[in-house]
Amino acid sequence: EKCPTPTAVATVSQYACQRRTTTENNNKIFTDAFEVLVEIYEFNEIEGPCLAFRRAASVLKSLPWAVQCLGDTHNLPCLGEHTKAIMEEILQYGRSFEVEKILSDERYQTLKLFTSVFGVGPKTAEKWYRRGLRSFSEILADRSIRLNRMQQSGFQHYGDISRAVSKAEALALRNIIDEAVHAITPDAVLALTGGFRRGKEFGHDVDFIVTTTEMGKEEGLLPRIIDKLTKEGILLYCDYQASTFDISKLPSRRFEAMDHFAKCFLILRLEDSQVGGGLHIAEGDIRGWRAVRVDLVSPPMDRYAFALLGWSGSRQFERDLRRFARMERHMLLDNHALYDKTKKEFLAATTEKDIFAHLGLEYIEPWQRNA
Ligand code: TTP
Ligand code: MN
Ligand code: MN
Ligand code: MN
Repeated sequence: EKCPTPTAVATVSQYACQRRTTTENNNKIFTDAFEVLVEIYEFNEIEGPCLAFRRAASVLKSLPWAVQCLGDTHNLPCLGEHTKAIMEEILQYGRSFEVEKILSDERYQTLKLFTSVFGVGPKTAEKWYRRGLRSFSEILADRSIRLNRMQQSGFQHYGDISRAVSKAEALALRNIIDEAVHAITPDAVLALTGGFRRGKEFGHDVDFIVTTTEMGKEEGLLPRIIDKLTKEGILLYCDYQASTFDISKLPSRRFEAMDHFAKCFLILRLEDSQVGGGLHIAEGDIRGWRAVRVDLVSPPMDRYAFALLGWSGSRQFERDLRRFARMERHMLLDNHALYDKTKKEFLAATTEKDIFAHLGLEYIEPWQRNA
């Protein structure tokens, strides 16, 4: 059967940072399947195929058209034999049997369930699975299991935290944080980052950068915010990590995924009455509030652009920015800095645009970074 290839198809880069990816995904049937494969390879700690399916999903997400036949993909990067075999199954039968087998597998289902708890990673999930545990009630009834504070909160607020956060809820939280930081210091800077900055309608948490225009004054800012939220009675959980950032130690040997800025991983209590839009209250929540996961990161102002770029995601976009910098520019990029290995110097930036320019990349808007 003939399948017309879309005409005038521009070359698609192998790097997500050279593609524009909105939240509109025209190839969800394929990318959903790939994401299951990413998960199982992650659970099995098999890095190569995991990365391959991540890249393949990301390429398909960037397309302004839906793949209709395998011929459509022949100019696309990052699609290997295995990837194409899965796509062929889906094109032919509407589903992938390989993916369906994984989805119906007990170990996959159990690890997926366990890792859906805040504070439970693949290692812990695997350990519990190997002990024969299959459900939350079995975990909670097992006297030999010591849950850490994060996991206790994870189970306590499971229903709320596993429910998506809406944009209206994210904006309500911004108001709460904004009020708190400005009560502490008038020169506070607050930015909504993460998925909501990329224009997503829903997220698993809400991410903010908080700092002060005056350098050094951001020190102690997070503890003061935490103190304020505690007094307001809305802090349900807090994991605060003090800054380990040392500018004199840049560039760090491995430009890292995790940064050294002060940060906190929170669970906050959000009242229905604080959420605009009316829609939420119409749901008729009996309690009148919900728990929400919130991340705050607090870089010094001269690191702001790097932190903003790093925390805006998507994770795949970030991975490819770093890979592009390293492979194509001989530069090192992380959440703190950009280092030119040829010139042996740091490249300064006050905006994200400065960083893209240093990298010789066209500027990609946040809502085009949903790679
Ligand atoms: P997430 O909040 O995990 O993801 P997200 O906001 O893109 O999607 P979701 O709607 O599901 O919440 O992370 C946001 C970005 O922050 C991501 O690009 C990775 C980055 N990040 C760091 O750079 N350092 C960190 O320590 C953490 C926790 C995240
Ligand atoms: Mn997020
Ligand atoms: Mn987050
Ligand atoms: Mn509610």
